[in-house]
Amino acid sequence: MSAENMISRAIVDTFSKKFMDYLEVDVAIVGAGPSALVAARYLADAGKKVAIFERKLAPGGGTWGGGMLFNEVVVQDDALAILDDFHIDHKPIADAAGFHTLDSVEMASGLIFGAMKSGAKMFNAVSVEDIVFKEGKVNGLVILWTPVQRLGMHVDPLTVISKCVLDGTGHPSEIMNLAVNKAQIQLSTPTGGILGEKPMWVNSGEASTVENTREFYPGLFACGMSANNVMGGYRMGPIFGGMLKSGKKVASLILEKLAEK
Ligand code: 48F
Repeated sequence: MSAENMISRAIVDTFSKKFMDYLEVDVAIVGAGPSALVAARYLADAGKKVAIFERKLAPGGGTWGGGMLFNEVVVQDDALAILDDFHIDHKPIADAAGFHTLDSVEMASGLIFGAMKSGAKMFNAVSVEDIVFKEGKVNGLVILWTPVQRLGMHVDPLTVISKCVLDGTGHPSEIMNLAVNKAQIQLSTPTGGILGEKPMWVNSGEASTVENTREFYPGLFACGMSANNVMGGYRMGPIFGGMLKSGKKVASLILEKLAEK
């Protein structure tokens, strides 16, 4: 066999096996931002089968660019243990007790590496365009290659079946919007719908991101800015303790849910 063909066959064969193996999972995660990557890591560490579907070529969501492209971010004391689990470095801010800076590129790459090393599988350049919703239950995701979607090609998608779905799509809460608008689900929010993100208030947003992380419909969870948008929390900018803690919290909620089944 020519080297050219060997390379092509190896890639197609390995990818096909990986994809086939992950068409049915315990947890299907939409979006590979910081909160979802933390969730993926702890779920995979607990032995769960986890697939992450990320629209962009590079996972990491809003972590890479720091604040206004200054590639540093801030975290609080109570999120350091999560960074330490991922072996991501941080240093205290001299005149702000309890706060630390870290390199946003190290954070993005460290979270991706940690989630994958724990066994979560990443499917990048894949957009989730719908949910599988049967007999009142969320059963999985409808997926399509992002370039196909962006070019507007008339191509049918494929599906992934899962016991739980996690919306980690950030500010737009894309999966929760699909659930409300297409499946006509009533979420466990004060209105049954999506309350919508409020403007910047750092301390409030950081606390509410963690508080708002929950199961919004049986088997349908949200973390990070998605959860905060669903519940009408304030935004917080380039401070990431709330995102990391939200990911850890949702992993433990999903583990409890899976233990019930
Ligand atoms: O927004 P994002 O980084 O998620 P997050 O974990 O973190 C928010 C922070 O980055 C920042 C912030 C903190 O101060 O406010 O914004 O809540 O990442 C969301 C990821 O989901 C992908 C998107 O490309 C991004 O990488 N995504 C969104 N919709 C879809 C999707 C979709 N329909 N299918 C696949 N991926």
